[in-house]
Amino acid sequence: MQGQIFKIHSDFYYIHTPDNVYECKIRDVLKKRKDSIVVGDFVELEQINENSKQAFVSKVLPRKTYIPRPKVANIDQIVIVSAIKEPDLDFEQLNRYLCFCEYYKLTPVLCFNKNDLEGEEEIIAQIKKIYEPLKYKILFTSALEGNGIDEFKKLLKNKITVLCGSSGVGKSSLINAICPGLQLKTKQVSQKSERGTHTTRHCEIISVAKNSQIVDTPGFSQLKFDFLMPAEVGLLFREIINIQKKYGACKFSDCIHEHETGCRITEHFDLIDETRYKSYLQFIKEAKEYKKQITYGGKKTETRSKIVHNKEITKISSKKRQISRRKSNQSIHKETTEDA
Ligand SMILES: Nc1nc2c(ncn2[C@@H]2O[C@H](COP(=O)(O)OP(=O)(O)O)[C@@H](O)[C@H]2O)c(=O)[nH]1
Ligand SMILES: [Mg+2]
Ligand SMILES: [Zn+2]
Repeated sequence: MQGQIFKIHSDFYYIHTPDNVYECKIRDVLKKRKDSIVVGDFVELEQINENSKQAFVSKVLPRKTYIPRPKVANIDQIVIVSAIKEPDLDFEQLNRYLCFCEYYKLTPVLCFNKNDLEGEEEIIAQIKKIYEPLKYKILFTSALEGNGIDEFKKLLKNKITVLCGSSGVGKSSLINAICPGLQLKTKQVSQKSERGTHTTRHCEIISVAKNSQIVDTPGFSQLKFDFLMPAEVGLLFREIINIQKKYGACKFSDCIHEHETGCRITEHFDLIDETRYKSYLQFIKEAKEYKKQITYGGKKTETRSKIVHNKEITKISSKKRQISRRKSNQSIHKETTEDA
């Protein structure tokens, strides 16, 4: 029998199967992997007896997607909610969320709420001009007046969705608009206070309509690009990739599209929006900090994990890495001399 974990509470795993809900513990063989079993994981279950609603998790199935902190697997899309006004649209924040989606290979949808508010035609035109050519899906809504709510509802159908966006943009209002009966337990922890603490925040998958589920998490708790090399940031911008597809790669493979000669991006500045490039510069600034830390070993330590093939793995610190590389070179040397 297979099911999906929708909630984890201490040692209990709550799992939906097509017909039932089970309260489960995990088999001893999985205990070592305990930390890596997360909400959203599809698992195999073994019932204790035929009529029992209790079971054991015996196997975790491969993941489609994964985001760490808060850990959640197999989400289908991220809806990035912004308000066109009140609070003012923050393009950098929006681009940050978008780039995180690109990094984690998640499908983003841009939802601009509060479109009942008057006098923001300019902003709406700007949004369309920037994001339509990048082929992001865009939705305009008003949780207050109901515009676009049917479309929003349709968007969530047959999917598990994470809603992210700054506080006050209308995330809760949008959910309440499609599911008035739902008492959102969601205590939206502000990203600022969450960062840097060790609280293992539990998230939960909640049904908001038939076959429509959302995860009650604020999305990404880590929102700085201080875990990437500067040259990797460009890969998160669709227009940068498009320019290179069309006009070829930059002269230098580690080009960060700032002032380098032979840079295709700066040669085709007309193809990248000003606000997007501004965000890009901010993100590479953060990545440069990271590069400095791992190159010269600053006070701050490296992030302790990285994502490889959708799995979070613990990184070896650069110091240890060098030692072990030297060691392995020695052993290779030893082997070859012994062979001879
Ligand atoms: N005018 C207008 N106000 C809205 C709309 N959606 C939400 N609000 C208001 O914006 C405020 C914040 O909404 P809330 O749903 O709590 O935002 P959240 O922090 O993202 O969950 C509340 O006062 C809502 O009444 C909308 O579509 N139009
Ligand atoms: Mg809210
Ligand atoms: Zn370049």
